[in-house]
Amino acid sequence: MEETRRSETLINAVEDYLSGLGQYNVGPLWKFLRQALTPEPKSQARPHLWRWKELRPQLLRAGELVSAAEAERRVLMLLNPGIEGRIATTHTLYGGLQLILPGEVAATHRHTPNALRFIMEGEGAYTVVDGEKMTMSFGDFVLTPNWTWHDHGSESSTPVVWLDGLDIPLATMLEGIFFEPFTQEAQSLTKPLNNSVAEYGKSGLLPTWQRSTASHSPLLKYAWTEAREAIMSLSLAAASPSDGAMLEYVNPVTGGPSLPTMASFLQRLKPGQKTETHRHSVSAIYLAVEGHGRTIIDGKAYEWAPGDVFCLPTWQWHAHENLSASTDAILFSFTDAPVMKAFNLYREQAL
Ligand code: 1HN
Repeated sequence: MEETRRSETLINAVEDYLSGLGQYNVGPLWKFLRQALTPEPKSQARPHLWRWKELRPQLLRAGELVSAAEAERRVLMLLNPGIEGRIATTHTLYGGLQLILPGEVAATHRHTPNALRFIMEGEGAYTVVDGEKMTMSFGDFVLTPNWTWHDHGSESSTPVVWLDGLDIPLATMLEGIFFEPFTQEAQSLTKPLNNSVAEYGKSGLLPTWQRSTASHSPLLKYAWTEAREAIMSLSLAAASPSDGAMLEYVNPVTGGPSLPTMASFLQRLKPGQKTETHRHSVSAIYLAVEGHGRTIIDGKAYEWAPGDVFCLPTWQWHAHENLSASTDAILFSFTDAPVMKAFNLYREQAL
């Protein structure tokens, strides 16, 4: 009797103590240790697939309703259904579909988040990065590194659409966002057209009088004609069991990722190929470029066709499958791998 009374008194004392702690802005770690230190990453993000067939008409409708000048960037953001109140496609990465119509200009600005583009439709658009104009056609992969001035325009007679990839959720979480508009709509061109391709775009051949030491690739555009030829000429015999034949868009000077925070890839699955299930502590955004297949993420199938975009939250089991018996499938993707590797947070596991 005496014993129970004493323990009840203690329980009440502990409760009073805990409920009074808030006023000092402290909390008892012993109540939160297991919640803070999960055995493995648990992503708030959910896998999701955005269909080109559904989004293209929505994007063209935006083109009728809002001008690029008004919008500054006419983009439909790909918002993760598991993440509320934040601009995020995975917890670190952002993807969006951008439309530019004939004759339009998207004004010059710069910001600390890094950006990449993969052209999904059209040709005859361009991006200017720090005075260098780059033409953009289907399949081209273009970089807009951290704090570079950039504007877009279109000299095409048809709509041009691309996938934007940015590290905005990461930069926001790190409270490292800076932004500045340029004084004029367009910046002046100070370099030859596609200059970085001329200087750094020939595999294995680098200029002797300069060797960029920036944290991003000095090559700002990777042309589709060359990337496709490279992925198609690979022998699939020795390709990775979990990724198929996969190429990274690297910084030609260092061999490292093209941007300090994001790594980008092209991968090819042969007809009928099914990759082995694996998971890694990186999140990714994928774009189906060619072919028809599906990706199983945590047991659920996401079937894709060209133009579809899907996201893979971190540490979720996944495998890709080419559903065609006669044609190859090609996926473009970008991930936060450089960040995870830099801080020793990268792990990979086969099922
Ligand atoms: C941005 O600057 C672009 O330059 C695209 O095309 C998408 C999303 C959020 C913030 C800035 C662009 C963006 C963005």
